[in-house]
Amino acid sequence: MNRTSFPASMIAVFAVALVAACGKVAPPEPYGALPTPQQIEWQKMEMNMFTHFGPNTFTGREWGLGNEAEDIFNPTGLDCGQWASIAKASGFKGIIITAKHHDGFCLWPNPVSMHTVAQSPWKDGKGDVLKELSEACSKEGLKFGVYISPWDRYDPHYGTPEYNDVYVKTLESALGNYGEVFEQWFDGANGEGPNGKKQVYDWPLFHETVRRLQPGAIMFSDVGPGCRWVGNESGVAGRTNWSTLNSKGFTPGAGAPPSRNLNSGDMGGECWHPAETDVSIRPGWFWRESENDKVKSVKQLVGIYYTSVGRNSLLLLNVPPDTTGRINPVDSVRLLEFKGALDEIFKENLADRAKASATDSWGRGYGAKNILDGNYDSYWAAAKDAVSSTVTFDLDGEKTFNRVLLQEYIPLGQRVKAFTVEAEGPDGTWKEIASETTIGYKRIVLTDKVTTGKVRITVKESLAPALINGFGLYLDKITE
Ligand code: FUL
Repeated sequence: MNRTSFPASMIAVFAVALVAACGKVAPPEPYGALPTPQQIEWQKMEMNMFTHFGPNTFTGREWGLGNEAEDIFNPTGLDCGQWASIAKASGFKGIIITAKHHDGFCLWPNPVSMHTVAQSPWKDGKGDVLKELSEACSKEGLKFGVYISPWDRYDPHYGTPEYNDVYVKTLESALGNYGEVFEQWFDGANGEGPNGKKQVYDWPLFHETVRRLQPGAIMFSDVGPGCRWVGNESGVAGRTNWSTLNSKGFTPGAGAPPSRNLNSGDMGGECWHPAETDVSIRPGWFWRESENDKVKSVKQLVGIYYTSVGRNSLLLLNVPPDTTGRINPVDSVRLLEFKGALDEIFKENLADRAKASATDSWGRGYGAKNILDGNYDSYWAAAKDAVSSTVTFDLDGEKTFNRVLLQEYIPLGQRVKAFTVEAEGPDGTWKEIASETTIGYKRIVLTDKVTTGKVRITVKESLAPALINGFGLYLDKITE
């Protein structure tokens, strides 16, 4: 092709690209500890389903003793396809299963254990729950994760250095044979008591094993390295919630940081360990007939959504299958109602057509209009030396709302330390409707019902120039 034959349209495209490239200033520098690309993708999942299933489903215990006969595990109609389709329809992006709980029973034929599905009567010992679930997840486009309890009440090696090798082989078997695993759950519980067995876990070896077999997997524990426990099992992340934590010198379990720190993270902490909020739809983690009438209400579940996803955390909601091996209708109906409620609340962003303007910005390409463009990677950046910056949203008419959603562009670090939300009154004066601390990946602020034509956000304190990439106003008529 000679120069004269180069299409004029292509030249125009290059010219526009050149001007755009020259006009945009260099992006803000990253600040502090940063998420990996996998942690960012994980955070965007927002809601995953947890399934506690195993001998406890049949005995009614929360913590099995480890001496349960394998005969006890015999679901009459196990249907992982049902779990996956319910999870999908309810808005979950992945499922994490208790492949091995504290009783040591393995839901797959683990070659280093004699306490598994292979020794059970289920499918004449030829069944494999991990195989069925991983296949059901991939069919539904869901991610698949495993909980493999380090504490083991069955394995005779527990309390000796040999147990670490057994545990590594167990990880290898569960992580190496079922396709991609997005999350490995290292539970921190240990009920041995002061006179019980003491296991010195080889954490570096465990981590290296997971990385070798599943390089993209997020590792959960009290102290990461992929994500951290939120410090309680009631579904409540800290109102202040940093994704950063000073975790060096701590270990999962007894050596973990205080729950207070796990709940709120540490401002400017050295590691990126975002919080995961695990909570059960029932009082217990395992299914029990006696709790069929104690499944959380839609209002409770929406409340949990606000205190987890709405507080810069992932929600891991446990929905335990019953003795048939299916999710009980009480739970599945409730889940679908929960999804219906979220759809109803978030169906319309009342700020969608707003015009955004800011007191300052980082420069060309980082203006306030980026906040509402629906593109995750474009954001408003405050000016380099801004002390306090305000973004005003002109709503294109009066709107009534009671939920304010904000998102910080976390790939460059979590920054905002304090912010306010104000609404313009009929006389043109501004009234503060919320004063909060952190934002992080997603923050949903609950306010009284407000009717106004203009809303403004002021970043009062930030560790580095604030970067905001999402804003929404919603009317929740369900939990108001
Ligand atoms: C805890 C365990 O002891 C519970 O049984 C449950 O698995 C919960 C998610 O984690 O530490």
